[in-house]
Amino acid sequence: MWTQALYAALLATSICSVAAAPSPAELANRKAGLRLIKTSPKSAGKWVSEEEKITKYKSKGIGFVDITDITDNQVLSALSAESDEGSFSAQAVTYPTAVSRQTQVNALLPSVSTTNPQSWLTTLTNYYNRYYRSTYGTQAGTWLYNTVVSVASANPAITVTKFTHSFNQPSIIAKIPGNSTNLVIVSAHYDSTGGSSSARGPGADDNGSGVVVILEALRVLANNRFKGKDTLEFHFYGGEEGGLLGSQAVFSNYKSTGKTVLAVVNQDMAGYSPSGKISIYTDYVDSALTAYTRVVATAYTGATTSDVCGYGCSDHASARSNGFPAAYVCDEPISTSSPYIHSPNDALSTIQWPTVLRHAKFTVAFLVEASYL
Ligand SMILES: *[C@@H]1O[C@H](CO)[C@@H](O)[C@H](O)[C@H]1NC(C)=O
Ligand SMILES: CC(=O)N[C@H]1CO[C@H](CO)[C@@H](O)[C@@H]1O
Ligand SMILES: [Zn+2]
Repeated sequence: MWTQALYAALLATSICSVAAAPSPAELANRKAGLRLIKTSPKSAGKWVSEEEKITKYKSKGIGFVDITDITDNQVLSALSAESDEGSFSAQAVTYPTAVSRQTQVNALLPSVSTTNPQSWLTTLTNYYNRYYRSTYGTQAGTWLYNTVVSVASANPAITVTKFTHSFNQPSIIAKIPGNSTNLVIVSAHYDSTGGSSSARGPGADDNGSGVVVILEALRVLANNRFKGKDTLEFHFYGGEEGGLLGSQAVFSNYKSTGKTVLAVVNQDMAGYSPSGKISIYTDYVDSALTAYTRVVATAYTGATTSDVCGYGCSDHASARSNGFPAAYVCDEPISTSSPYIHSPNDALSTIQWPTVLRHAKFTVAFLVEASYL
């Protein structure tokens, strides 16, 4: 109730600003191709070039959301709320406090392996980079689409679609229909940068590892013709490094078309973990879904760690700001996480395969358990 009231108050505040016409300065910035980015709830936004987004923010570990094209005032209000300012979820979902599908999950887990992830990640990291505005980024998108189609073909019930964007890299969505159209979503982004638009950016851990983890989960569920009560979707976003562009467009579409989403679990970095434990982040997420995610991770992979990653840290922020419950799963707390990300050194050789296996097993377990929400 408290959160509903807060959301209503935020909406009321935002409505006052609806009518403001763009100022001449804003129009000039847009015309010059600059983009408006927000680096904190309180930031009104700053106009920067595409190159500055990467060189001055992303490569320095500063999270941001590109809000240039966001016109939905509810979303803008949510992006201006502090991490602890309640849930923005439009649906109240009651999540279980224990797992209940052990037999079904345990029958699937032995099929999870790193054989395919090793091959897929080799291909992904061999693109010079996967920068979302480069031809390499486009080529990586084409390869990924074809690979998702091939993996999904084990079950003809699965559909794979390209969600095209204003930039030259689509997001890719695979769907396993359930008995209900309610959605449970796992996600990762496939673009990468190496610190500038033209730098080598293998993006092995960041975040090729998240991509191969959810692709492996799709392979296992497709081969077993898994069908749950809820519909399962696997989202591979483009344009994350540009300020969560792909995921903003996808969740904006889901909001405007009235989709019911019970859970979004985003994984961004799933291949480097000195602690050997899945890390579940607790800021800018839905706390009830986060608690449930921890229940599932603990049941199937053992003890977990926690951390916070700050504003605009990854694509779960887009789900949350559009009113969907979102959680964020990472391979390690930040202080001990891969020192190589956002640089040319984020190489395949730094990937720890037991970590990838742990995340792939978690993903299969989560999807099976959550498909009965
Ligand atoms: C889906 O519906 C079919 C037909 O009614 C039923 O047999 C099956 O158990 C349902 N599956 C789930 C997971 O609810
Ligand atoms: C390059 C990139 O965007 N990487 C993201 C991978 O995940 C970490 C942790 O969420 C983010 O901080 C990075 O921005
Ligand atoms: Zn990332």
